[in-house]
Amino acid sequence: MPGVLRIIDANANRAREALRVMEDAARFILEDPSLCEQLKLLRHDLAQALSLIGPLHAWRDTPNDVGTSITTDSEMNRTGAADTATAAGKRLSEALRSLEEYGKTLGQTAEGFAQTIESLRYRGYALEQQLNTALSSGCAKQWRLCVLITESICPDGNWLRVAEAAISGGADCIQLREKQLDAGELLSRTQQLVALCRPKGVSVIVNDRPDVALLANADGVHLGQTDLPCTEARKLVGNQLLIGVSTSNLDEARQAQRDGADYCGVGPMFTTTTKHKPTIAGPEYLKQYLAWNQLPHLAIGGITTENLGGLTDVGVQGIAVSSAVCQADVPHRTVKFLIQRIEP
Ligand code: TZP
Ligand code: MG
Repeated sequence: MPGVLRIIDANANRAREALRVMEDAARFILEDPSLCEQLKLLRHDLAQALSLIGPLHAWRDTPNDVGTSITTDSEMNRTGAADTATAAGKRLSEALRSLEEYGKTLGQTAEGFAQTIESLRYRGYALEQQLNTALSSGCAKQWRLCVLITESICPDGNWLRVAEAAISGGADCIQLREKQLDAGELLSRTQQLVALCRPKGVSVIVNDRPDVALLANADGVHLGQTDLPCTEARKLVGNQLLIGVSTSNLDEARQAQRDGADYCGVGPMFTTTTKHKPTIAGPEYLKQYLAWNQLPHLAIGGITTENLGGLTDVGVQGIAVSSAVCQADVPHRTVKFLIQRIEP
């Protein structure tokens, strides 16, 4: 019996410590009040469950614990905060599993303990997944210039020529934004773009459609506030695709990060004719975003060679443009001009 109680004591500590590590990430990195609250509640419910067994520290015998001096290299090497929180999530589920299994041997002395721990273990899994999703975001690179291509605004509808010009001018990302196309045609165009862009290291993003982006082996999908929610799209695409989310204020940007977005569209910066946008977020929002700066950004909306200065003044690192390039007399020159004015 003392051996089992030492196991319970050790795993209670492991679980509590793991929860603290997870809570710190939710609180200080993600600033996610709901995730924080749920982790805290789990810690309290764990303490409640452990009270069924009574005081455990009497069984603690650290000096004679043969396991304290055994460490592995991976315990000492963490590649970042996400890695630390992921390891804590794993430790939590292992500790809860051990509590549950050895709890079963306690019989009448701890009625209901193992079942309660089992339910805490399931809650722990869900929270671990939520935390990992939010922390594993931000894998996108900070592009300089993304050109949004829509056939209907390209001269003679020649969208491929505009894409080629954008690439030759130095664009490092192309987003295919077609609202009216049949899915088969959209897939085939995305495949053409991927074939054109991949060898040159230019990213391809598909607007709205994670399914098409996946099938065409594109780099990512871009979602607006009323499109598929980022968390749902992530279930489809896993880590295979980047997910971008359009945001008009910092609350939306923070939510996008919690939902596991890899980058944010930040806008609209100026009045745009490409999309109906009654409210302009303006360079002031970009300024706030850059002070927060937790995910790569693409400032968007009505950006031209004339007004770009309003964004470089606040330190823009990446922009997304549609009409200014698709309808330019010489698209590659416009792209080159825009890129040269964005600070490296
Ligand atoms: N999202 C916010 S503004 C915008 C989108 C898709 C339109 C961007 O196009 P343009 O022509 O560069 O204003
Ligand atoms: Mg959309």
